[in-house]
Amino acid sequence: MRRRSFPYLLYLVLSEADCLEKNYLHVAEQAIIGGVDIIQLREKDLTAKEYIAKAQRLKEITDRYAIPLIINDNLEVAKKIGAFGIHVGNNDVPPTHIRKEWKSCQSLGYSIEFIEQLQSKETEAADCLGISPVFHTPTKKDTVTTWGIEGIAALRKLTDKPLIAIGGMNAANAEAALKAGADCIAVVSAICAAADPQKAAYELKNILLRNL
Ligand code: TZP
Ligand code: MG
Repeated sequence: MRRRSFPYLLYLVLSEADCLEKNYLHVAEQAIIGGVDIIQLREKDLTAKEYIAKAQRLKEITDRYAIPLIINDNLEVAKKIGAFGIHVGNNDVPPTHIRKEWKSCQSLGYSIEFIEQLQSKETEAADCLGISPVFHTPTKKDTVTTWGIEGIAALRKLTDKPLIAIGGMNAANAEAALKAGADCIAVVSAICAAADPQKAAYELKNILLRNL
């Protein structure tokens, strides 16, 4: 059996807007208590200064619980706050560039939207790959195609890099994603928009743990 090379099962991708009327720091803490293993802050419309301030507040919480904090798509912010790592998409700063500019980066994630990306030096430079998106999701509207569960299985055959399933993931499909070969499930709305983020994280984590 393939050895698991990724120590995280449940990945929370957090943005303030997706937390609806709840405070994003409160959601993060509740999600950690519920069982989230790693958190990514994903903000799109902030200045670097605002992004840094928001990330620093979140890092106080993630540090308290020894949870790694990943910054989406902003190398300056990630370095400035001493994040654990960064996650970028196909149209962001290339992973090869990040490797050169941030030697102490401990986790470099790269989203795979097209199969053609897989055999590239950018994928080679990444530590882990986002399978993006597995399903259509109102949370991210600019995606073109979806991988589906069969896409996870197909990618699993082509790479040994840790695979993070993202996009429409929830308690109903997490088991199938893991069985198809995903190492980790990443969610926004299944936790951020839940009435009780702690309970939502706890339930998801238990499904994942039962299917290891
Ligand atoms: N990347 C691919 S899909 C997605 C991101 C950030 C959004 C996932 O949101 P949700 O609410 O978990 O479907
Ligand atoms: Mg991006």
